[in-house]
Amino acid sequence: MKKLLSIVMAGALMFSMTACTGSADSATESAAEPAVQEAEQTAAGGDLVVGFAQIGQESGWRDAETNSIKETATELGVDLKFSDAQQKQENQIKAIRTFIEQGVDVIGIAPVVETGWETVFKEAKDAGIPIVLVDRGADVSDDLYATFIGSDFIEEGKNACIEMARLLDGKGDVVELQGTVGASAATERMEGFAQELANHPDMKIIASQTGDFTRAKGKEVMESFLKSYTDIKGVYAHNDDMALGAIEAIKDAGLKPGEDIKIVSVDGVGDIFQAMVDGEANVTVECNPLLGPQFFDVCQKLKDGQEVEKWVKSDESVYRQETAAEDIKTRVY
Ligand code: GZL
Repeated sequence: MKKLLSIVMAGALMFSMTACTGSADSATESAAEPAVQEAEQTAAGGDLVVGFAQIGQESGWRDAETNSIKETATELGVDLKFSDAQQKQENQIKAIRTFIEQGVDVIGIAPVVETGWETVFKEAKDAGIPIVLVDRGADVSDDLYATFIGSDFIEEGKNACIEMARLLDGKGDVVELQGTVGASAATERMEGFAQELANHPDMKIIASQTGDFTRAKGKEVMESFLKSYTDIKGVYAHNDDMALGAIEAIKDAGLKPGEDIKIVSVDGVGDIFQAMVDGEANVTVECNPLLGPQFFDVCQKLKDGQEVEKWVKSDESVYRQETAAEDIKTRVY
């Protein structure tokens, strides 16, 4: 009997991976026979109702993460309720309250900043709805969230500094484009770079300012740096989008990005690989945005009452200009 059930479950899973249609926000029921539909619901998370409070659309990385979450929800037949906060914390807080009213099974959130979540996370806890932090941390006690799915930003910052020291032969003035003020990805990438910088006494950060993780602001801040400093040797950007803005500013100033000024950033989006192929950027430290599968795996485990680890850590690499022409063929975001 068990063997028969596992065959049905396997078939249902295959069927559900192909049969579910409709947008993630209103995954339609498959037209499967009741028996298979029953098995499919259990195997593929079809009975899962999840709310996700996304930050916004500030970067190519963010869009890739949103696509991963929506596409995975559709494949699994999860009823996904998705909100875009346009980078405003108050909108994320409103979204969480709406999800609580809707009685979702799990709430996922990419907190735009680390602070200000205790009250609304406590409301979710009192309603018996677990919170999953995705790609950014929140400064709350451990009992207010189930797990953090995301990268080691300190490690990313350290790797960026190691690469910058290699490119500058350990000496020269560097400017830093910070991400959103108060975001864990920004504070920890800054911290990681600074920790490693202590090993390179002849290299220093002469200016550091937020570009809010966007291309436009990254360009604006780099323009001001170029007006203030004449001997910038490197740019460390907390994400690729700000680095791409800085590249535009450097070219507008008549200098060669990737040569006169070395460019090191974080994320690994497609456009930075193209910039490296064009010789205009030097290194990107990968930060994986394709978190949909891990996110819904954790959501199903939480719904089923299973234990989940407190940090589901992303595996990541460092990519350099020298191999970008080959690497770009393998990139999916
Ligand atoms: C990292 C994520 C950051 C990206 C940026 O996990 O929070 O936010 O590095 C994005 O591109 O805006």
